[in-house]
Amino acid sequence: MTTTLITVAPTGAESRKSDVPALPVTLAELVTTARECAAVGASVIHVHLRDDKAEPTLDLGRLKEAVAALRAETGLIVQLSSGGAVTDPEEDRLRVLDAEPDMASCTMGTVNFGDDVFLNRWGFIVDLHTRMQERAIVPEYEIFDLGQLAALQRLLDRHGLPYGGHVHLDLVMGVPGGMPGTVPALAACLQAMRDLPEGATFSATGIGRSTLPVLLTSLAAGGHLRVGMEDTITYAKGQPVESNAQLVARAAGFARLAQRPPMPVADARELLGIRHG
Ligand code: KMH
Ligand code: ZN
Repeated sequence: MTTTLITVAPTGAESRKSDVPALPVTLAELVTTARECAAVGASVIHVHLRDDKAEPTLDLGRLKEAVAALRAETGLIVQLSSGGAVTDPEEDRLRVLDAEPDMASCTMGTVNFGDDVFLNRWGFIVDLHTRMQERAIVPEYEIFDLGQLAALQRLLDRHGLPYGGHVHLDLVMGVPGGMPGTVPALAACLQAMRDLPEGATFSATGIGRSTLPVLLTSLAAGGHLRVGMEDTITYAKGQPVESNAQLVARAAGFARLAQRPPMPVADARELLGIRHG
């Protein structure tokens, strides 16, 4: 039986703690969330940190502390965000790799991001990709729009496969400014992914109300899942998300119904080519 890799993105850089009280913003809250999500089927955690005022931060000391705590308290694969917040400078985003996570995100192009711009120059993408190769960090390529799949193909052609040799990407759908979270958009991505190296895998996440359509479409298409309060803060109409574990449990339930239960962490490490020890 095939299984479903579930990534949880518990915090993000966009929601305010004052607006979303259930958002995990302290290290203790992050570790508790991580444990709860692991217990109900997550195998990867995509991490954004907050400072003492619950504002987004890429402080290296905090990142190192979080990687160590998540490794000590959970078996989850730790993926740090190199995207940060739209205001973060490139050098801070590159420095994230110094925290030596198992994985880091690598966004494949610039995209309008609500009223802001999420800037990802080609030269910056190449730097991230090659530094991850050198440091044995597995990238998750974040795809916000169809053309970014062609950019990924170009990156791999020119600069080689990522560390571990396996290509894994995440379709981030429904960002205002990016591709919509719809069946036709995901189908267009599937078509474009046929040009990627044999065995490449994808997960998908739908922002806001596109969460469920994207989740169901990804499962139907043989894809994996990302869920979490970075992407969704409403569980159903008028019902705020209570916890990240609530979203992971729902995703795991759908995955079981689809006869593709959650992937054990050991299998996820093997699939993604995470370094040992
Ligand atoms: N917060 C967004 C601007 C990533 O984590 O790599 C970028 C983002 C993608 O969330
Ligand atoms: Zn993120």
